Amino acid sequence: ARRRVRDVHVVGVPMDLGASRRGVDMGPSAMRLAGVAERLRALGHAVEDHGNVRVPDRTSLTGSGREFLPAIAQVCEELAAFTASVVRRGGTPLILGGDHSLGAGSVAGVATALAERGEALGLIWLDAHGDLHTPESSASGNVHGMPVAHLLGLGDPRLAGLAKPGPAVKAEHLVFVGLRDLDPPEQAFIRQAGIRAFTMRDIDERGLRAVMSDALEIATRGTGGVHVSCDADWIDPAEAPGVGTPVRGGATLREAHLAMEILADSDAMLGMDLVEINPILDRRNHTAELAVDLLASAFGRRII
Ligand code: EXY
Ligand code: MN
Ligand code: MN
Ligand code: MN
Repeated sequence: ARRRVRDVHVVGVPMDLGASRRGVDMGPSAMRLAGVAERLRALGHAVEDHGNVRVPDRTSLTGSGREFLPAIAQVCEELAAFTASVVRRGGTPLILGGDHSLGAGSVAGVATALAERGEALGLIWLDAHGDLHTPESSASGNVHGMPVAHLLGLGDPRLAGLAKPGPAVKAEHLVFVGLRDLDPPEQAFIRQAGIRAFTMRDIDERGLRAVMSDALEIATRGTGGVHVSCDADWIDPAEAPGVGTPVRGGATLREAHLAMEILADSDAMLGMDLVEINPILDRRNHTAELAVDLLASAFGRRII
């Protein structure tokens, strides 16, 4: 297959307000140091790095957990405006996180731009976790465990109302890949709402290729394209130790690359988030370098 030349618009979201463990706010720096823009340019894409979205410093805020939701919603609003404007002019937004609460904004903006052309958005959520909590259902109160529920229109209207007209995504156009750590309210929600979800067991039993083909089929059917939200913790912590919330038993390095290569071949990707890299827990920036390698695969790198 040919490789499409893209206008890639990079933005960093140095935010860790959604997590209890500090450090994922340094993810954008780590991926820039690993050469993200240069790698994508070397593939022939036009790449513009727009710098970082403004994020309030955690020490300037009081409280914790769900009390950060208003500040996170403000960051997400600015991020949604960015991704919407990029998609409107035919570009591809690439968001460097930052904790995964930013997904409530990045995806909302892409959905808004698509809705203006009368199209629905497909969403592939690569994650060990479901991120399906509402502020009410969450035991931790951490907002990075809540973006998907808000994209479906549930939870707090300050996050759920960012897509116009909204909700950002319909359950039928959403698919998870890599799940292995869900809380009981998330399990109940997946069953009750009929959310399509591929766990690590599905990948073990059927292989990554079959799972990813099904995921693409779900996210492209009846949509104008797919946003891919990649939480680095979907990869096994043996390969990606520098993540906010590591869970053993994740995708291998080769499975992760194959997933990205299949996405590139599909030509369906409208935008991408790469989130939850925690340089404090990393070894010599290895996880950020892995993330940049994976981005190269997602943006059409070929071996030959
Ligand atoms: N389900 C747990 C919670 O809500 O606290 C863990 C969430 C971790 C979310 C990470 C980023 O994907
Ligand atoms: Mn630009
Ligand atoms: Mn996540
Ligand atoms: Mn996760």
